[in-house]
Amino acid sequence: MVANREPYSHQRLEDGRIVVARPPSGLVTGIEPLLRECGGTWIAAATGSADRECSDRDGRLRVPTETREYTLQRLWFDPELYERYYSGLSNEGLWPLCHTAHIRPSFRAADWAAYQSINDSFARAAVRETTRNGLVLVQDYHFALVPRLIRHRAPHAVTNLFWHIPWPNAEVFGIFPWKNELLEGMLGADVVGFHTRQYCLNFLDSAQRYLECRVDLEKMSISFRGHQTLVRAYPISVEWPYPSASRAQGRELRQSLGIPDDVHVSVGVDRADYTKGLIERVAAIELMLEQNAALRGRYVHVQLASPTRMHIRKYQELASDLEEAVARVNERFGTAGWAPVLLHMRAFSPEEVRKHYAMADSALVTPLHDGMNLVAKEYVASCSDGDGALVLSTFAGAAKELESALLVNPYDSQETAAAILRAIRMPRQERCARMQAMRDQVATHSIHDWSAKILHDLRAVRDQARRVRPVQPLAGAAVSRFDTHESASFLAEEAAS
Ligand code: ADQ
Repeated sequence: MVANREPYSHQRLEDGRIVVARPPSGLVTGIEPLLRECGGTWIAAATGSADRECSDRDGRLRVPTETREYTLQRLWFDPELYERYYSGLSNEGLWPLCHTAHIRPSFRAADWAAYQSINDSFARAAVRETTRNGLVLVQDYHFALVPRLIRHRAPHAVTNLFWHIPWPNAEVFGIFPWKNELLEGMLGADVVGFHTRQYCLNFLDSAQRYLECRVDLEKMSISFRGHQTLVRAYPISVEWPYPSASRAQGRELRQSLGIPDDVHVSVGVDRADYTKGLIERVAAIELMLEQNAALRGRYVHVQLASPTRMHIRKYQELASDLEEAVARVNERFGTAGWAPVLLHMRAFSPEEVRKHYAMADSALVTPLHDGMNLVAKEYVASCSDGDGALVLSTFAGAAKELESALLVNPYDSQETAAAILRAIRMPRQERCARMQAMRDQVATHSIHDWSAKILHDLRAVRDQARRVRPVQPLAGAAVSRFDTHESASFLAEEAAS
């Protein structure tokens, strides 16, 4: 598994103690269960101040600490190179390019060079790890070039690239200065996955428009320089059954925040990212309170927002704009004993997040654009008593599956305000019927289905390749790396090259 963010980092505190930190990331939440189930190696960039002393000489360790289910391979990079690759090309270039959130992407040649270099390092690490029948799972827009680099060095490895964010339409993608190289890199994969069929269609259209390739819309495949890539929708999801907190734990949290039982609580759980529509959400709450004086003192929105990518100016601006917007609403409508919006700008543990879901009467998930959005599904999965309302942006991939949510255009504050009000006033019967429909959807499309479908398709590709090109015997050291729970199709000499 190649995925930039490490699932566990070791941080040294000021008092000298070392703690294990978990990142608040949808990608990590989504893919960790797969590694825990299947084992294997997660290759990631080291970020913790005590990461080195908590790994072996080669940067490896078994995680999670208690159960040691899979290997984490940490890689260290020159900080400037990493910054250009991560903050620069990935997060100031590809992130705004793919999310149509009207933030101008920045493209710098030095960032692109860093992106190429770091993709190369990850590809080399992946090739070192790959057993001869290996399946390589590459995660996200940080690694578009990795599949082709792996194919070049280990042609028999079967590779999946999963793109966790939207794929824009071909015109929008067309402004990316290195679009052909990016597409060529991705088409080294055997299977490219997106959350929705629309992103798949946008990708097929982009390939057709910018490369000399053959696109088969019926098979959803692209043939380029003699290699076929399947393009598939795999909507990511959450664990089911979900380890929800109980309503009693929710009530305890409510009491600790001093919120009376008869106050309607909505919750928001987001990285503080401009694509999540946080400023727009606060504006909609403000409008609703302006138009519905009766709700003053009877409604509270609790917003968890974890600071993210704070090296980038847009993110610093967002954090201060959000604090300002919340202060404005609280000043305008708050009273001595009541603030309508409680903003907690920090990362919480998954257990704390789940207590917030259990405390809430409704959830507000209103991104301007989002590949999927796992918070929507986490909230639905958390409502194990079948009660709760979800206000959801139509521009989140999750809206394609959670059709019984109150769907809104987050750019339209009046529509969003009306939906929040509707969630507050909705009769219990309707709320439960809508929630049941959403729970049925998540229950039958969990994270296990997501990973099972990807693995199924990769194995089918591998089996097909073996029919066409029979397995060759392995020599020497490579035999000891043979992976017994997968069958063979990988040439050791090529892997070593
Ligand atoms: P993200 O943009 O990170 O993921 P999302 O899918 O909403 O977004 O997941 C966020 C995760 O972080 C959730 O598990 C949530 O509980 C957690 N989280 C958010 N804020 C937190 C906080 N303050 N404290 C603690 N935990 C917090 C990317 C894409 C998404 C896609 C996922 C998975 O942008 O569209 O759904 O990958 O593919």
